[in-house]
Amino acid sequence: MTQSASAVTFRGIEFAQGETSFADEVVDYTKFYSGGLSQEEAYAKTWKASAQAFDDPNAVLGAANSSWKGNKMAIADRDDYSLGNGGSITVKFTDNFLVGSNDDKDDLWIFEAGGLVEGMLVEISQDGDNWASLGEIGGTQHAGIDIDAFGFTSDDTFSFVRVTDNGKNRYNQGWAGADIDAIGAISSQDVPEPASMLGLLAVGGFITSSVFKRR
Ligand SMILES: [Ca+2]
Ligand SMILES: [Ca+2]
Ligand SMILES: [Ca+2]
Repeated sequence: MTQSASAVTFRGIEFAQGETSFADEVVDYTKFYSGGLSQEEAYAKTWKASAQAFDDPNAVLGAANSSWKGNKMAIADRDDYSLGNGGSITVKFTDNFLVGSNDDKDDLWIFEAGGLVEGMLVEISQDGDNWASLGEIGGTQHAGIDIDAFGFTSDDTFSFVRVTDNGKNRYNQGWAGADIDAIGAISSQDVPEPASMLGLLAVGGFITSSVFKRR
C-alpha cells in the first residue's frame, strides 16, 4: 500500500488525501475577452490592468489558496484564474484519480473565488478525449458534485476535469466570468507510482532467482 497523505480541510471540505487531491497540470485553456476583443484590446479599452493577475492558468493548480466569501484578499495576493466569457480550462490529476464514493457525498469540488459561485459547466474524462458532462454549477456557494449521481462508482478513475464559463456571468472589467482557484477530488485515489511498480518487479526477480539458486 502507498502511504496515504493526511487529510486537510479547505473551506470546511475535507480532502482525505491532502494536497495530493488537487489538480496537478494544466492541459489546455481558452480565455475569451468580452466583445470578441483580443487580450491587448480588452486591456486597452475596458479592463483594469490589475485584472492581469487573473490571466495565469496555473493559478488553478494545487490546494485552494485564493479569495472566497469568508476570506477577502488583496488582488495582488490572489491566486485564481478567470475563464472569461465562455472560456474554459482543462486540468489533469497526475498523482491521483478522481473517483466516485459509492454514495451521494460530493466527490469533486471546484473552488471559485467569490461569494456566490459563478455559473460554469463541468465535465470529466478518463482519457482526455471522451467527456462526461456533470451539468452546471453556480448561483450558490456550493461547488461540490456527486459523480455517483451520474452513474459512476469508486471503480471509475478520472484524470481530467474541464470547466467552461456559462456565458451568463459578469465580464465588463476584468476578472471576467468564473474565477477558478482550485479543483480538488474529495474522492481521490492514488495513482500507482512507477517506483513502487519497479519495487514489485525487483522483489519478483529476487524470488525467481532464489528459486533457481535452490535447484
Ligand atoms: Ca494531485
Ligand atoms: Ca459520491
Ligand atoms: Ca489557486
